[in-house]
Amino acid sequence: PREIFLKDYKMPDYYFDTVDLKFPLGEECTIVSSKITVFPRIEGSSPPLVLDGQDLKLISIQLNGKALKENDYDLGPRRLTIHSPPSGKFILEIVNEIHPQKNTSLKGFYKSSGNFCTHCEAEGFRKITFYQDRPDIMAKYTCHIEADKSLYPVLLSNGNLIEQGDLENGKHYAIWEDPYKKPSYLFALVAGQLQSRDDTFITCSGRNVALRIWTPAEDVPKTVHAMYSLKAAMKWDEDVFGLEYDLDLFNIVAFPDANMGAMENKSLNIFNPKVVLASPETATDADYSAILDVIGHEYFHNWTGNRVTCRDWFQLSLKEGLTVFRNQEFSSDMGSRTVIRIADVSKLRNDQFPQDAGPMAHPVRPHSYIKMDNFYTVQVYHKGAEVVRMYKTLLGSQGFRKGMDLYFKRHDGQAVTCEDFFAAMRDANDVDFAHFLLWYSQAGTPIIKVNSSYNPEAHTFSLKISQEIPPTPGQPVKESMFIPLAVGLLDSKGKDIPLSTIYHGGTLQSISRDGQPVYTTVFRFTKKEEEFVFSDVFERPVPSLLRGYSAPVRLESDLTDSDLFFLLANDSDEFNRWEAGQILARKLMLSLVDDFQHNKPLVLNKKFMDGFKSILSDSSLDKEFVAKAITLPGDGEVMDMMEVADPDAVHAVRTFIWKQLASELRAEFLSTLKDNRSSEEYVFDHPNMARRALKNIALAYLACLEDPETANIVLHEYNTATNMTEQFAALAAISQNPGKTRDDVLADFYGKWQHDHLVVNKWFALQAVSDIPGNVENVKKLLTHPAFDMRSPNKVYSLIRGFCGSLVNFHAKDGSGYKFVGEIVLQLDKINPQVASQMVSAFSRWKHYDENRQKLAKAQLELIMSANGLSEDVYEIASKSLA
Ligand code: B3K
Ligand code: ZN
Repeated sequence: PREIFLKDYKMPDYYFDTVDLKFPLGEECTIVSSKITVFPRIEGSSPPLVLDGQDLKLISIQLNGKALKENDYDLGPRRLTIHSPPSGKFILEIVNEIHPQKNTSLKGFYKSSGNFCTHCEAEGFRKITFYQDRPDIMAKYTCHIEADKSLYPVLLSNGNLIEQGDLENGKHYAIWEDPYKKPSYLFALVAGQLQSRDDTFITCSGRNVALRIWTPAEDVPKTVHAMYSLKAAMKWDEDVFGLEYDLDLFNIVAFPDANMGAMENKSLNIFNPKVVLASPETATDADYSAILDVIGHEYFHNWTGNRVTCRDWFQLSLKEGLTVFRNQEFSSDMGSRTVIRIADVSKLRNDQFPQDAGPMAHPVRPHSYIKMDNFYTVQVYHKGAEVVRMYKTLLGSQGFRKGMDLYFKRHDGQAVTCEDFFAAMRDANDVDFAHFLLWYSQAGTPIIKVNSSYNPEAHTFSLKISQEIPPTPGQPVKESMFIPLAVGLLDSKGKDIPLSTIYHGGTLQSISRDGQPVYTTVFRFTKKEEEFVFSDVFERPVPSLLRGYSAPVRLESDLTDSDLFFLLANDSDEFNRWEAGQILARKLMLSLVDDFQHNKPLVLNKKFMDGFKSILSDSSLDKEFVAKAITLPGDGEVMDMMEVADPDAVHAVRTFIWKQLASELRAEFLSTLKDNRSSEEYVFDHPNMARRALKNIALAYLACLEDPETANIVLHEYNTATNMTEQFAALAAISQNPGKTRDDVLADFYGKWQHDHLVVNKWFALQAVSDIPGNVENVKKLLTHPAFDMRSPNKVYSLIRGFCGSLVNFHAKDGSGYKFVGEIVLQLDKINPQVASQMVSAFSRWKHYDENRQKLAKAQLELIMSANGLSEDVYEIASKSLA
């Protein structure tokens, strides 16, 4: 397989101006015709024209109306080279054949559940027709679709519908025209039996936009929340960024089989139904929130991604990091900012940190790839979003907005780079922080150490800060990074101390602005070691460090446990209150893991229990915040902090703490449960979600006690729940404990919901991730369940990826979990390489485990590598993991 490098980027020799596509949809195959106006980048030059093409059968090529002969071009497995095109502007016409019916990769053009659909990002348009399939080729498209009218009554593509009508033999056609230039990855076509929910949005300049959400007829009632989310996103982008929608029609299609969550094709977003369809009876609060988030994300791409796109795929974070940041802000404005921040930071710690510490570590802007699809990662998306957030932290809201405005003013209609984004931020604010660009090129999570000291005579409080970035593959030595560190100081009553001045680098700087007190200041920490000294501090303060999680780093400080309890109780930065509790919980878990490994009895620290209890009974706190604060750090996060990951110990310790807390705080959990029941109808808003979140976590704690009284209560909750959020939480609570009740309730749940794919997927996932001993056998059995289908990515994600998340069973000491997943990877690779490569990623941190597990996991990776006809997707992950 060929590796592609950022440093080898070259501008294209040719640009495309217009692209006219024709798709007569057939039952056996589809004959695609394309007509492209081409012009050379350098006037007068006519180098060979190289087009990408994969799995295509070429039928004919014409240049300016003249058919090419065989020796005028060269056709390879991945490329079509036209030796000497005419000089100047010319017309290229190509006809080729494709087989959407046989395409199980769900990439390019495919048919599933009776409907046709495309997915082109990244590098998938080349599976439809021959093209310069790279994002810096932006052209205006028309798309002419012809199909049987009764089988495919709905024909959709990008832009505006300019013509439609009936044809002979029961056929009909539609012609779509997209007035905006776009890269090929944003092309889309959908044809099939669909119905829509219709609505309108009036933009800030008074234009009427028709909104349509398309699904199979029976699902239309479940699109109310998606439509609400879309309109909220359109309004928010106008209010917050001044960005208005630019066409008169916006379509969303929920398509059952898709590799991804969603795809932002220009004016024709295609979604996994999981993030479109919801009703109170079938979707949980988490689903409702995800729909808001993802609908927002794809809509926001219209400006950050579509109007301004990426020059090449290495720049992916330019659109993804920025758009994740935008949907995070949107969700924060629509719900609770602190709770969203907590969820985003947990995602970093559980998923992004571990990847950035393993063999697949790569910078936000990768240097090379074999298969671009392998780089839609937490580094590009979530660390990328943190990089965008740091601009905002450094420049302030207004400065950030000025930068965004300049970015659009300069680059609308262009394909650009991360440097262009940086330059817009810099120039709009007239600041100098070139050093910041390292965030795009250097992988690994910086470790920041902070030591504080107070001088009671001089009234100064000093923070000595150092940074270190661990080596990652290909980057053994790192440079110091530009880290924005937001800091506040608390006095002994727990109040914020007004900050006036600091000494830094030999100069005294004022913090207060316009005589207004400032309680949080942002240090620009850029060297290996630096000291920041606050003056006019009249008592020893407790510092609140990295407020709001102002940089994606691992922070180690000399804060004592009592400082942390103090912050947990008092910090005005709510995120840092939660964080203080998490630091305590991480310390506790790691020390208990150590005890477990040394066969010492496990004892739960009394102070921790009291802290927990006071949070649980503090009625002044937001309920969802409380639910988050009494949730222990995730397995991924705890294992990531260990020298040698020990899944058994982490599992044992988590179970121990969980049971201890449940039995000590039984009465509190019971009253929390009682106080947070509601007989009212399901409402998706923060107060109601917060109430349900708190109730559900209390239920989970109580269920682990396994006594008859709590068992009855939990069963009662399951039987009386009127929405999926509460029903599923009760089911999950019950299924912690093996036994007849668990089996009965799981069977009952399936019986109730077998007609609903999305609910059945939850049922698969719940069983797959279970830590019940020997669960690999149950999961194997579920593979043959009539509702399971290896060709459906959602099912695979539920059952197989779910299983990989089980500490006890995926990492089973006898290797049964690894063997099971290894076999599945090879089966899946023949069907859908992109899905298979996501599954093989479960092995990538194998070196982080004990020797026995290393041997077992390595054997599976080697077996995978030795398979015949392995896809590039799986090859890349498996080979890099073994390296
Ligand atoms: N841009 C798409 C991702 C496509 C993934 C291709 N393997 C969805 C999104 O991030 O909005
Ligand atoms: Zn995106």
